[in-house]
Amino acid sequence: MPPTNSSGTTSRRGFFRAGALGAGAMLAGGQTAAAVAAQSAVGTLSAVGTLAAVAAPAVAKNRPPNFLFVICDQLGLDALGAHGCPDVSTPQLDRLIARGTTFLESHSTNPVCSPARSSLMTGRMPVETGVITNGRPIHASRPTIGHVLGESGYETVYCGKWHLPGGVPRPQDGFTVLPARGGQGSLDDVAVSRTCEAYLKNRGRDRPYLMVASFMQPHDICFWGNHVGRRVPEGLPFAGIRDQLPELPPNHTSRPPAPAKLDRIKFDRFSPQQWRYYLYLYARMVEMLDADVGRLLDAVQDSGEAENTVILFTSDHGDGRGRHLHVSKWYPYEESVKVPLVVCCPGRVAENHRDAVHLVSGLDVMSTLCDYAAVTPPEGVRGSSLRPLLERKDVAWREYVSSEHHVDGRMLRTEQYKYVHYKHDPVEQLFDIKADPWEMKNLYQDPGHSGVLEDHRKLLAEFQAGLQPIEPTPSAVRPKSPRPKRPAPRKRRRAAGERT
Ligand SMILES: [Ca+2]
Repeated sequence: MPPTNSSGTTSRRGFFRAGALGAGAMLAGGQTAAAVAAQSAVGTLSAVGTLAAVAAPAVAKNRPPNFLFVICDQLGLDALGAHGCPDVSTPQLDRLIARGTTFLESHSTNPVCSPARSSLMTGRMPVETGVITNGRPIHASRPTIGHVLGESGYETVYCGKWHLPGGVPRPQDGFTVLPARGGQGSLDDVAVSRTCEAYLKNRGRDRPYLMVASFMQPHDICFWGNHVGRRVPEGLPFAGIRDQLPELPPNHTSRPPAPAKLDRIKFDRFSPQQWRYYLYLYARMVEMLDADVGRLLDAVQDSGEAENTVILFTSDHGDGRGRHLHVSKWYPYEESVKVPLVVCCPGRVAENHRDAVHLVSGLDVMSTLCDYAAVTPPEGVRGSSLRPLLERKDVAWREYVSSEHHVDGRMLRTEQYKYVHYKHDPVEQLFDIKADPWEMKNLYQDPGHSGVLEDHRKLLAEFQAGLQPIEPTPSAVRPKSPRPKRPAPRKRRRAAGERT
């Protein structure tokens, strides 16, 4: 049992000792990390069908694998060519998907930067990391994947956007920072991919590595709305692309009844033509990301260690993309909360496999990497190892996933339904995702679904009751220093007849 601090939570230092012991005991006792992780899976477990297992490769059987963990920003699950988007060309990400397993029911734990990233780093819900909104650091008692693998002999390096908070991880966050800016994607992502490429070419080979490559794109789309304002389409640049603009989504103007905090968010400054420019530009930003990811895939291939390197690709959240009159993120709607999650490792992970059955989330990254590294996840980690799914083995899996929104909103997703509730708000949402994938018909007041609604209320209450919320740490972002006083402008003399 790992040592706990006075609040009963596992301390980072305590985990490091316990983790090393746990890993040793596990290896000696033959218990798999998957079995350990399965015990902490969220939700009620249910059986799944028999699957053809992937044989473990003969090569590198006794060597811990390397990990390349690629995070991007604001990429929706269905914004990739291989995931059916007709408006984008993503040959590199499509290549990754063809060589690995992609999860089509993958969810962000909280579709906004810092909270989602805190789950990716710790395997816990944002209320359990203290990162309930942007600008908060991960609570000091919650180990990151950098701590866990670093204490297990891995070289842990991080390059690009951090936002937990600040631009890059601090030494106490568990990573050595590879210097490259992580600002605007169109300018800085190439520095991230080049820096990571250089690391892969020049690193020492005596230790396995965990490298996080964190890109900004397609987040740059956030800046576009601010610049366009109410300009008429004819005034937009590149008039010649008009016949290439993507079609608007079928739920573009759909505004089903929603809790007040969600309902009041609406972006109505664009004309239909401007929305289509928005979608066009978003696709181009996804393509910029694609090129940088391709550089990393090539570098792993060239390293000669592709068969012993697990590549995991995901995003912190999606983007509104004109659905429900939304830009940006925060929402429990599919366009915001669904994110790609692709895992690839030739010989270890099923290739060209699309998993449209299992509900997964950013919680599962920590447990998955720990499983492949034969390391026990920290106590309290809420995710499950994806390894059995990646190797197409029989495994009991969770019945639902959950996400947090706007601090006091919660979403719960089961196989067929999505339920949304905001604290103290009488308006709930219930969507039949299978029958209504564009979320246009809210069933919460439909008498025929009252039993389903009640079941989902209970599941959400059950999930919430099992969490271990922690008091958020005050923001570590430096307060803005007061601006030096500027001298008052000289009064302009406008005497009659004076020219200025
Ligand atoms: Ca983000």
